[in-house]
Amino acid sequence: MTQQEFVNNNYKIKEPRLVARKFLAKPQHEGVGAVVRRSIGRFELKYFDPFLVLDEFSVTAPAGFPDHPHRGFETVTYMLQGAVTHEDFEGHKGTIEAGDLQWMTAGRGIVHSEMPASQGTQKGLQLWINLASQNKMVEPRYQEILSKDIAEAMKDGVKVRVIAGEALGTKSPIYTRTPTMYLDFILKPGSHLQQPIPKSWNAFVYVLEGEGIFGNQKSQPISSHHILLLGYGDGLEAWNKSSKQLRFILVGGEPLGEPVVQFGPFVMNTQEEIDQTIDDFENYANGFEKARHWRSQSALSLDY
Ligand code: FJE
Ligand code: FE
Repeated sequence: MTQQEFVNNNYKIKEPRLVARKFLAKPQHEGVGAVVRRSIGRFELKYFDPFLVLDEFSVTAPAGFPDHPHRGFETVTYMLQGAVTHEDFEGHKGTIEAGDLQWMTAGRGIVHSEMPASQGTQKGLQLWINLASQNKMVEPRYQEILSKDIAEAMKDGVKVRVIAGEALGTKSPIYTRTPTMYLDFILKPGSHLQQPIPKSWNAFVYVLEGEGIFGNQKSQPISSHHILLLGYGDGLEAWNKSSKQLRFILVGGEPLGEPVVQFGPFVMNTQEEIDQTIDDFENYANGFEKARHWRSQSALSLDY
């Protein structure tokens, strides 16, 4: 498909992508007292190039994700319920609430905390997107978008929030170093979606609410907490044949095709680079300088 056809709202899908693999994301413990449903990044699905982790998280104070580092990838946090406060070693601090988004390029290094900002249970999605070797050591960067500023479009019972990329003729302002699309769809009962996806990209669906039929109209309905890896084709077709609304995210990205060596929150291309990263972190060097004297306010007040 040409860029023009892709931008055009009227692109007709010729080769719908079918569901190649399906997993139910079961709850597991992460951080300190937090619960995540991990779909990508678990044992059976270590990596779905360029995606390293997809967590549907649930945190209630005092649980959270206290002071920890990242290098070599991006984290994308999309709030579904409640609010999370993040603080980093550069003094960057902010709270994202339901519907808000933080797109963080960790690049050469970030040390931060991500903690609940209010009472009750905070829920959201965190996606880790790998960076190409030439981008792994870029300066850290944040792109934060409030819910009211996320572009939305609606057509024939289909509503989309365009977090990254483009859908129904509406474009996101987010800059993605690794070419990525991230769309939050709500389908009313009886509605049908056709969404183009570049053929060479990897793409998946993660169901948040209701039941949907994906890929082939005759396939079985799929419910929340399931991830669907899509096979080859030029787009996604989905149907809501139930009596309740269906909500899911569709995420796609251009595969990097590079070797991945991961050690927890550090993701590089070689073991040598991982050894160097551990060395940098331990010696407060090459991007981790400010970690030497920093502790988050949340860590100080909770005495972690
Ligand atoms: C991390 C364990 C972790 N999923 N979802 C090890 F839990 C984390 C981590 C998160 C995280 C944070 C939020 Cl706000 C949401 C998450 C894992 O912080 F980075 C490592 N290395
Ligand atoms: Fe983090």
